[in-house]
Amino acid sequence: MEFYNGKQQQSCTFRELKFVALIALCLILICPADSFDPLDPTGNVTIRWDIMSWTSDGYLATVTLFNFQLYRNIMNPGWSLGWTWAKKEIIWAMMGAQAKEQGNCAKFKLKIPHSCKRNPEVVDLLPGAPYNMQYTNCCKGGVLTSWGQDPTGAVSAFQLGVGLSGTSNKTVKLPNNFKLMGPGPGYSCGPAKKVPATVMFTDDRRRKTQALMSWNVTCTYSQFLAYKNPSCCVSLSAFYNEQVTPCPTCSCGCQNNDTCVTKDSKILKEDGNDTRKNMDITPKPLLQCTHHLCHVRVHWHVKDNYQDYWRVKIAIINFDFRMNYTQWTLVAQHPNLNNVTQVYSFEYIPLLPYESINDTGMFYGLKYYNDLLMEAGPKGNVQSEVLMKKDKKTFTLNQGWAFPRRVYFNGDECMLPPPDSYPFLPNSAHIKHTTISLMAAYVIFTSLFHLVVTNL
Ligand SMILES: *[C@@H]1O[C@H](CO)[C@@H](O)[C@H](O)[C@H]1NC(C)=O
Ligand SMILES: *[C@@H]1O[C@H](CO)[C@@H](O)[C@H](O)[C@H]1NC(C)=O
Ligand SMILES: *[C@@H]1O[C@H](CO)[C@@H](O)[C@H](O)[C@H]1NC(C)=O
Ligand SMILES: *[C@@H]1O[C@H](CO)[C@@H](O)[C@H](O)[C@H]1NC(C)=O
Ligand SMILES: *[C@@H]1O[C@H](CO)[C@@H](O)[C@H](O)[C@H]1NC(C)=O
Ligand SMILES: *[C@@H]1O[C@H](CO)[C@@H](O)[C@H](O)[C@H]1NC(C)=O
Ligand SMILES: *[C@@H]1O[C@H](CO)[C@@H](O)[C@H](O)[C@H]1NC(C)=O
Ligand SMILES: CC(=O)N[C@H]1CO[C@H](CO)[C@@H](O)[C@@H]1O
Repeated sequence: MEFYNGKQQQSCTFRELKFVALIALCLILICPADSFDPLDPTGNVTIRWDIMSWTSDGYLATVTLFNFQLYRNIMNPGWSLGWTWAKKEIIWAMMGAQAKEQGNCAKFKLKIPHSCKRNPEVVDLLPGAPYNMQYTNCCKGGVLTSWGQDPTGAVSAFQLGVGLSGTSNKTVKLPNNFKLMGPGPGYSCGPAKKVPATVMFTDDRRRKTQALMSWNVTCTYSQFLAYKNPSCCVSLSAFYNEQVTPCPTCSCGCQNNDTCVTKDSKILKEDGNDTRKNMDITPKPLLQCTHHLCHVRVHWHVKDNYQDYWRVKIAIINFDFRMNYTQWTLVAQHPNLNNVTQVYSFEYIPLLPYESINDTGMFYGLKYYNDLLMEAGPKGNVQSEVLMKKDKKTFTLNQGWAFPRRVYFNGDECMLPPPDSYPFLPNSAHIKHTTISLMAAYVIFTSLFHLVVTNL
C-alpha cells in the first residue's frame, strides 16, 4: 500500500512539470480510498436481483451481473457469487447457473431442493450446457468482458426459484453478505439495496414487463486486496538510446527456487501431460524465472520521431506457462493519447475517466488475431504500434515525457521503473554527472532536443 502511494507521488512530481492543471488531480490520487481506481472512478460490478413472480412458498427471480468496469474483465475460471440467506430460504431450482454445493437437504422428502446451504455459492454454467438448463446471457463459464471492450459480453444472468422465503414484498428479506469472486479475491460488495422495480423487455423485445421487487448490490475491486504484489511490470526503450530500461528487480516478488522455473525445466514437459488429465482443475501459475518475477511484462518502445507524428511500439510478453490470457486488456495513460492517429494491430478506445482529461486509453486484441495472449514461450507475446500526432507545445523526448504515466494489464496496475532510470537522450548522462550549472545544462538540453526533433 505504502509502496504504491510512493509510486503515485513520483509520477505526480513528474507531471507537474508540464501540466499544472493536473496537480489538483494528483493530490486526490495520492491518497486513494482502498478500492478507488483513478482511471475508472465509477468502475463496479452490479448485481441486480429481480423478483419476477411469486410462488406457493417463495419466488422466482432473475439475477443479473453487470461488469461495469471499463477495462477489467473477469477471466477464466470466471465469477462466483455467494451470499447468506436472511431466513431459512432454500433454492428449489436454477437455470443458467448452479450452486457449488447442495448442502444438507435431509428434511426434504418429496422434492429435493437444488441447494439448502445457508450461504450458497453460485457459479455460471460452462458453454455448451444442455438447452433445458440455459438462460439468457448464461453459460459463459463465468467469463465477462469489460464494459469498455464489449458491453454485450459483460453481462451474465441466471434464474432461481427460492422457497421458504415469504411470498410478498413485505415478507421477503434481502439476502446479505454478498461475496463476488473473480478468478481470485479482490472484490468487496456492499449491502443489497432495494431499488425501483426493474422494467425490462421480453425476449422478443416487443413487450415491456416489470419486476415485482428489485434490489442491487454493488461490488468494487481493489488490487491491494487481490494480490500482495503487482502481477505485471513495464520496461522501456527508445530509438535514441541503446540501453533498455528493464522492469525493476523484484517488481512482482523475488526469485526463490520454488516460485519459478527456467524455460527448459523438466516440470514443463511433465506439465503437458498433467494439464491434459486435469483440464477442469484450475492450474496454479507456473512462472518463468526472471529478475522481476511478473506474470506479464509490457514493453514501451519510442520507435520514431517524425516532424508531425511520433510512433510507439508496444509489446506484451507473458511469463506464465500455465496461463492463456483470453480477451486481455491494456490501459495506458499518457498525455498524447488524446491525439492517437493510428493503432496498427490492436483495437483502441479512449477512456475518459474525467470529462476534461483525455489521456487514457484501452488497447485490446483483434478478434481471432491477437485477442489471446498465449502461455509463456515463443508465441507468448502480442505487439502493435501506435502513431500519435504531436502537439508541438508539449511534445518532448526529454525527461521521460514520451513514456507512459501508468499502465494496467487486465485491470491491474503494472510496476514502472523509477523515472531516473528512463532511457536518456544521448549525452545527457554526461550532463547529469558533471558540475555545469543547471542553466547551462538547460541550454544544452533544449538545443539537443531541437536537433533530435528537427533532424529525425
Ligand atoms: C456502477 O457503475 C455504473 C456504470 O458506470 C454507474 O452508473 C454506477 O453509478 C456505479 N455505481 C456505483 C455505486 O458506483
Ligand atoms: C409492495 O408492492 C405493492 C404493490 O406492487 C406496493 O404498493 C408496495 O409499496 C410494495 N411494498 C414494499 C414494501 O415494497
Ligand atoms: C441497479 O442496477 C441496475 C443495473 O445495473 C441499474 O440500471 C440501476 O440504475 C441500479 N439502481 C440503483 C438505484 O442504483
Ligand atoms: C530451495 O533452496 C533451499 C536452499 O537453497 C533448499 O534447502 C531447498 O530444498 C530448495 N527447495 C526446492 C524446492 O528446491
Ligand atoms: C508425458 O508424456 C510423454 C509422451 O506422451 C511421455 O513420454 C512422458 O513420459 C510423460 N511424462 C510424464 C511425467 O508422465
Ligand atoms: C493455451 O492455448 C493453446 C492453444 O489454444 C493450447 O494449446 C494450450 O494448451 C493452452 N494453455 C493453457 C495453459 O491453457
Ligand atoms: C480523445 O482522444 C481520442 C484519441 O485520439 C479521440 O479520438 C477522441 O475524440 C478524444 N475525445 C475527446 C472528448 O477529446
Ligand atoms: C496537434 C493536435 O492535433 N493536437 C490536438 C490534440 O487533441 C486535443 C484535444 O483532444 C486538441 O485540442 C489538440 O489540438
